[in-house]
Amino acid sequence: MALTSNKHVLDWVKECADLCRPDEVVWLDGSEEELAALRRQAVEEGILIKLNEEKLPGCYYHRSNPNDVARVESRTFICCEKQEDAGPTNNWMAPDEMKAILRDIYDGCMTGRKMYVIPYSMSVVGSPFAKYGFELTDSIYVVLNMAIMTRMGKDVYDALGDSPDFIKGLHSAAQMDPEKRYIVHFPQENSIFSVNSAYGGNALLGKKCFALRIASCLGRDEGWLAEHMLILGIQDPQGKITYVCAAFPSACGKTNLAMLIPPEYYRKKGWKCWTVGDDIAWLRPGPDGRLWAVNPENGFFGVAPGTSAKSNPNALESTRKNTIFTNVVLKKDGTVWWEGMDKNPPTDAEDWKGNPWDPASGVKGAHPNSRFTAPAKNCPCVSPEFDNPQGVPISAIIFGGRRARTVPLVYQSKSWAHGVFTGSIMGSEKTAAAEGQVGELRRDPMAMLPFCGYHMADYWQHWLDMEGKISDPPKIFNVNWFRTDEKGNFLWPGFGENLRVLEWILGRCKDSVGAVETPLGYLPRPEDIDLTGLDEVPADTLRELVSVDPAAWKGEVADIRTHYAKFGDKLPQALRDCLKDLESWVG
Ligand code: OXD
Ligand code: MN
Repeated sequence: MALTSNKHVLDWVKECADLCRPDEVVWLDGSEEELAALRRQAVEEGILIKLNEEKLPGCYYHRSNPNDVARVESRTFICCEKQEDAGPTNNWMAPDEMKAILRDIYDGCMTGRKMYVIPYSMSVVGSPFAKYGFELTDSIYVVLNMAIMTRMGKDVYDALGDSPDFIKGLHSAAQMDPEKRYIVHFPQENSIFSVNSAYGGNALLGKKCFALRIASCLGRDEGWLAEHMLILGIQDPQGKITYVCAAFPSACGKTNLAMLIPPEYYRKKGWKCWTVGDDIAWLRPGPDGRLWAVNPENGFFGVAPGTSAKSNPNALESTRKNTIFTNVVLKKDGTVWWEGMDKNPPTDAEDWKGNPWDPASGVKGAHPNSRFTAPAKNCPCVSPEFDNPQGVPISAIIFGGRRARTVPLVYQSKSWAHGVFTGSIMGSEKTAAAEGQVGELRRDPMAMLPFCGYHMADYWQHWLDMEGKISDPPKIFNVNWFRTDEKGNFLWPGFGENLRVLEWILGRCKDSVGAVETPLGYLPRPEDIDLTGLDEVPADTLRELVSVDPAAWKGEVADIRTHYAKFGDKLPQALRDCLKDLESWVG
């Protein structure tokens, strides 16, 4: 029975049901009884395996179709009316043309299955940030993941009332046919269509599809920002908590920074870090002229490999109960393992494909993109402000990438516009885990390349325009934890030690620490970074880490020019001006 009398919702669900022809439409209320019944059913149907209740209470295991283990950028579309509004970084197709393709694929795709109606909210229901969505899906796995990743439940029907203001999402695992896999956004209709995939980033529509691609368009129209950023609270020895947001491309340690553990010397002095978000931030100007942020999600969809008691104990601890593991190694005792968890791979386990696995074979047991879906509340350092409907005030925005050379450990932008420039030229070098040549530089502006729902240059203009809405804007920084020496050894240890850099950033935010002005921005003097207890970084190394070399930046500037050329006339003048300044510096 429908759990709402909202005509817009009822009409749309009927339209989708008429197209997909499920045997039954199930309106979910998000109750624990309902979810428990779905978990039982998923186990009966072999979709989930119940894990060891003593060691991993409330946890389940899932295997994907091996052809469906990652986001598919090549099959992800932004279908606005005009191609120029989608821009050069998105796939585009005319809405009517795409709708005809989708109609054929969805036609009768749920016959013999149920269609679940998931009511969900991105951010706290009823908060000034909240946006509501409905995802219709034939996948119980998707329902159970959405129940962790979003605020799902019947209070969404109540909060929405009769309003048409909700995001429509239609998902079907269909036949899992990769040739007919589509992840499509119609920003002008606030709708998302995802078919033939059940992988998280493609199928949990609240996350990348809604909270980034559609929300970036809503933010443009309504005067706020939807960003691919973590949110971290840093508590100093006086007890003051300062909040920062940070955007990094993948494989740059974003989750580790979001759950940072201070090094011993800092812990003893009383420093502490609090996680508000690990992936997405929605930022709005507050009445006090500052920028305020919430994490619109309710859980972590984290990469499992590499997560260990050493690299990120908080993330590991987050997965110890009520978590769904996807494509990791399944151990005989009903627990899980993945590469990088520890140095003791199990010898009697099954790999992510369900085959007996021999760790000595050289084949990885967990898929490199295997995941855990864990409630944020499980995290030992989850911020007490996690559910604050007003969000947290942001003092600094940090951009970063993986760069072996050229880019210093940290610098501060000279102004808001210069900070937007810094974000627009962000890039990262490929690791062995990514497609393409190792070391090849991929520009990923604001880490939003696959997630911006409109023309990237219009998005930069929107960022520039935001300055007029915030009288007390965050300061903008760029960091690079990945500088190496000639032999490829990292010059900076990273992980918890990054707090030393964050301390300088916090000092800059309250004007209590020095810097040198360079054409790139403000750089710390070596003495501005506290190295106490960090013998592995000699003073000379730090000096190198915080220096800039115009000769090295010459090639960089040429590359930025090529990057910018893609955006044509839409490139904002303020960014052209910043590039010109750099050009005159490098000569
Ligand atoms: C993610 C991503 O999964 O950015 O968070 O790809
Ligand atoms: Mn992400």
